[in-house]
Amino acid sequence: MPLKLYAHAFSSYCQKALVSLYENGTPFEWKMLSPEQPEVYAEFADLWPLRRFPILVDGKRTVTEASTIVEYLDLYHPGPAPMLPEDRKAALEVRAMDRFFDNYISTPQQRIVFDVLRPGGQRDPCGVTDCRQMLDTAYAWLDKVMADREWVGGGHCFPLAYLTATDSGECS
Ligand SMILES: N[C@@H](CCC(=O)N[C@@H](CS)C(=O)NCC(=O)O)C(=O)O
Repeated sequence: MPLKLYAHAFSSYCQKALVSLYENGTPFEWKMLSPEQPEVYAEFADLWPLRRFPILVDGKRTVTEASTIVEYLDLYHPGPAPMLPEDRKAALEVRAMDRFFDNYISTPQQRIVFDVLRPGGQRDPCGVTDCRQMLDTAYAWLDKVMADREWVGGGHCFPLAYLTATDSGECS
């Protein structure tokens, strides 16, 4: 039974899982979440009541959370491209950067976007200001960290720290 990924094309969290699948040429069925396919969304909502995508389905197992999906693929469906360094100390650094991007870049960015999508009168200007401040602080910190690194994960590209693209945008 092929792996199934419930994902939306414009979601950065889904891109993270997709990078892991594509980097290793892992076969999978993309269950596209879109308004045109409400039945796919219903399956997804049944599998994961918290309704945050992506999720991966491997036989009877449902794997949630993009970072866990990346590590799950590395463990159960490994390929030529490792998702994490074998060295546990180096792996810790990659995991720390993964948490940084999720918590301090993706989360505030997502809140700002959702705020724009809300009907007028239900917006949260204070929350948006806080998120913008967090993004400014996070990017200022990241600029310093990246001053002497080519990849976020250090000397090599590890897809778990997924926003690691250089100009070429490719892992080498
Ligand atoms: N903690 C989750 C977050 C995933 C997430 O927030 N996904 C967004 C799409 S980028 C989502 O499901 N949005 C739907 C919603 O908020 O209703 C993860 O790391 O996978």
